[in-house]
Amino acid sequence: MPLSPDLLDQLASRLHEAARAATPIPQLTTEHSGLTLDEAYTIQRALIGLRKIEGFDLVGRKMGLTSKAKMVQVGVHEPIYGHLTKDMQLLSGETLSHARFCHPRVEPEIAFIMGRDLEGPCSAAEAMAAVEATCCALEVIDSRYRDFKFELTDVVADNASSSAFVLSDTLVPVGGVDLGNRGMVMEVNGEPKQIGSSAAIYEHPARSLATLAALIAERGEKVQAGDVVLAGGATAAVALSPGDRVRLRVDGMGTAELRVG
Ligand code: OOG
Ligand code: MG
Repeated sequence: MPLSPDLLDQLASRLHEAARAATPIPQLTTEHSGLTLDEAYTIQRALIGLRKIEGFDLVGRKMGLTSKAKMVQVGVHEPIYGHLTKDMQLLSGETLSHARFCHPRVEPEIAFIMGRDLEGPCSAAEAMAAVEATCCALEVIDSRYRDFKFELTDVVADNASSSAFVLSDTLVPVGGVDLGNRGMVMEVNGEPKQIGSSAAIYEHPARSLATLAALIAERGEKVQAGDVVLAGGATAAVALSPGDRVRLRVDGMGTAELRVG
């Protein structure tokens, strides 16, 4: 049985409150085992609507579960997307307050800054033609579900666990580096914790961008000029503790840094 629009709004409010209170909740699918992917994306949009009411504008979107390592870590084997709002963006080197999150984790990513609108479906080459610049990024994810456990539709409803992100100060113009195989080292407190390659992100981060365009085209939406797009974690995510200093270095693309307070 399809869930009513009112119920989808209520579920969005439940997730919104869980994020505000930094208190995890049971999975939505425990109560609503038949929740569909389409309904989950409707909840996600309602949740973003609630954030917008609080003054947090949209600054872009992110892809998630685009690498094997990420899929294995959370046991969900399908790429998904989420929305990024302004309050989620930190400057490189800034401090994130651990207390504002349920159980935050950090992961190494590649980001795109869009120069033009991009409408899917499109090829990876067409997607790259709409990009103005690329950079490396740290994404902080924080599931609003207990024990960081969820099904596909749960995590989609929860805006793909989006909670914060940091772009590197260095922006690389398109064509400046080959994005297909950049070494990525994520250090926590000076120790390499994850080592990977941008090749792990859907074989090439541009494919991830093209997939985002195709997925949102199903709802008549497009990637907008000026948007930030995160292509997805290249490695498994690492749990954050207060006091941690995180640094991502990507071959030819500079560094992104984050502190946890
Ligand atoms: C879902 C979000 C996945 C990524 O980069 O793969 C994601 C999660 O792992 O909680 O952001
Ligand atoms: Mg991510």
